[in-house]
Amino acid sequence: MIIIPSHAMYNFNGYPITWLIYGKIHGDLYVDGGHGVDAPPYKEFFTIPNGTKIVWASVFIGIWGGNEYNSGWIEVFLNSSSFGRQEIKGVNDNSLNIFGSTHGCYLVAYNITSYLELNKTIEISVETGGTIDGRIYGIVLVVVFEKPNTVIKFCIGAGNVGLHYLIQGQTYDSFTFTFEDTYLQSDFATATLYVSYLATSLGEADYLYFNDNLLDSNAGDESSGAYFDLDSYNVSLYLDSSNHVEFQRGAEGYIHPILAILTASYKPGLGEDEDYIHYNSEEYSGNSEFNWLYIEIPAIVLITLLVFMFQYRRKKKMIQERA
Ligand SMILES: [Ca+2]
Ligand SMILES: [Ca+2]
Repeated sequence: MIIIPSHAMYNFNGYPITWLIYGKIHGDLYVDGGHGVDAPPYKEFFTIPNGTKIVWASVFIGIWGGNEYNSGWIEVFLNSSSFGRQEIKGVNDNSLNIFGSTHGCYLVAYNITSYLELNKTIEISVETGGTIDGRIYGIVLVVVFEKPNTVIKFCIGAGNVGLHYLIQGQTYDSFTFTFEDTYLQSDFATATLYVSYLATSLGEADYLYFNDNLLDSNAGDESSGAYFDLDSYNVSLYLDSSNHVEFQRGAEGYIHPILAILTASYKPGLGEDEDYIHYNSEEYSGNSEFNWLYIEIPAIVLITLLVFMFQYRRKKKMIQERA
């Protein structure tokens, strides 16, 4: 059931977007979701297109913890069938499919390939509880499916990148993800980039680049609801042999890119060689970077500052009294 190839541990800077699956298939992608911060039970309806076979499907859920120390649980339902309740443990979280970052911004991912059917409308709903805030940013469903008469090349990347302003003398300003595989621009009729973000702000500019071309100077503009974005861009003209997307924080205090998906449709008659799919099953090495200092030092610094301020005021008062 659990898919993201990672040993997840709470990490202030989050988790780099990494590829989950890429390939070339006679088929298509379905990417949909919504709808901005709201309280549970949080429901989203999805209409899966028609085709011949579901290859891969995952659901991505953004949750607000309130802070990184709160704990609680999440329970996801597909048409009211539960996938089971799962604990969220704040800074102590080590679930493989829970990606906690910054001050309690979580991405939770489930591979639901074997539970979906083509040509059906489904409801995915989420319940949360415990001391976490528990509100949901959004739910995104990504489905790779086979169907005749269309051929695509695609790569799906997911993570929870915690771009942030100056904290402990460090900012985290930009993140670049390079898509797997090579593309010959002249083979493709269209190319689409999907991105999704948590904790976005309409009033704070951020920047999105594809192969160094500026696509948007406020991609995280809450266009899919409060603090949530699921956007698509036509990148046909920018498609190159190697392709990368860059997320720049800009003026956002915090912004969390969670998905980067590239899909390109072959021109009629092209891409008729054998299909292939690669699944990422390797353990994720990015976790060696997790940094407890970020989480623990602010409390120590705050207490020290308060003690100093208290002592300073006492001294000042004593001096004033003497004067
Ligand atoms: Ca947007
Ligand atoms: Ca923004």
